Amino acid sequence: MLIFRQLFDPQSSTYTYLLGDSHSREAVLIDTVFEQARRDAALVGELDLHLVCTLETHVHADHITAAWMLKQQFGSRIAVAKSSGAEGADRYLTQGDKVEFGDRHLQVRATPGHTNGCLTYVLDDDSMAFTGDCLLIRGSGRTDFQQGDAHALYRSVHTRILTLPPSCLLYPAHDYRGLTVTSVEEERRFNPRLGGRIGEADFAGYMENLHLPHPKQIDVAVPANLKCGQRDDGVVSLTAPTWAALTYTFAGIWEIQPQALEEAADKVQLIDVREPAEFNGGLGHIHGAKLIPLGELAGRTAELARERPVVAVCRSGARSAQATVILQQAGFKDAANLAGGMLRWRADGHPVEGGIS
Ligand SMILES: N[C@@H](CCC(=O)N[C@@H](CS)C(=O)NCC(=O)O)C(=O)O
Ligand SMILES: [Fe+2]
Repeated sequence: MLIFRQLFDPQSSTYTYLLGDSHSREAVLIDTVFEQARRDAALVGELDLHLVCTLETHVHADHITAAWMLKQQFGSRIAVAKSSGAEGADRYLTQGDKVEFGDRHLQVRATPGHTNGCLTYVLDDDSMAFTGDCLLIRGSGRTDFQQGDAHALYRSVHTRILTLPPSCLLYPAHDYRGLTVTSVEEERRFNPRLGGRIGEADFAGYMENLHLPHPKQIDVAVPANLKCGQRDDGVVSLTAPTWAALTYTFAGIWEIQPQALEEAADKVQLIDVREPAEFNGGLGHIHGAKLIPLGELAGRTAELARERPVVAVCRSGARSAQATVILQQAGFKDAANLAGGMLRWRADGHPVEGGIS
């Protein structure tokens, strides 16, 4: 079975796609965003996938790819178009190549026009295609920089995308209105720049008159992406907490495992956000935990030292996850959730005060 997720970066309106093979657990990511690497890594980990490759549809002008950073973390190979001019990739793709992940694969189609190194990736059964900035939903990529060429883009769309089966779903690299997916049939009929009986010259005339401002990040994004996301400013990773070994979840929560909490116990303020009856009840509580029921937390943050990390605990880890959100909103930089709460803490054999053993 195919595992498929569409992810969004609100800053650049970029879609990142995760495709995995449920049998082998091998997966690829298409068009990652540097600032979203932690999110993507969390999802890959939670779905128990092995990231074999990151793919680019093109050298992006509006954000830096996370390909290089993810390679450092996962050992994933970096694949880009040969015609992109990018250096430092592990694989240089051309028309007709196959990118395999487990039993599945993507077929590479060269679709130049937005840039001369643009690729479209078509899933093995032609059920979906990832069109980058060549074909957007009811739109197209711009053609006014990075070797853009409206004539080439028109031909790419008509010969290599709209020739796919009508039901083939098309997933673009961006959407600026919140639209998520389209199909070959829809774009053939309704694309206002390229559909119906619109000819190549009509399209070129349309594109000459777009008058869009250049992407804000173009001057930093293009040089970094020409090195597959290795940045000139020396930033090699996203900043992460160092006070304990924490895990970031796809839900957006920093978690600490019971063992790591034991090791960091003298550094942290531990708050138990259950109700008093639970704190003094059968599960007991952790030595040194301060009782602040979740409903009171927002009003009692003055009782906590802002410069010291705070770990929140509850019965199962749900209310304490919300406690970390409340703490962050109150300006606490280092807040983490005890993964699995008192239930996991006890199951893992860590000591409790009170309670029934
Ligand atoms: N405002 C955006 C720029 C968006 C932009 O120019 N996007 C390119 C793709 S890299 C495009 O082709 N846009 C087509 C359109 O907006 O119609 C930014 O500053 O990043
Ligand atoms: Fe682009």
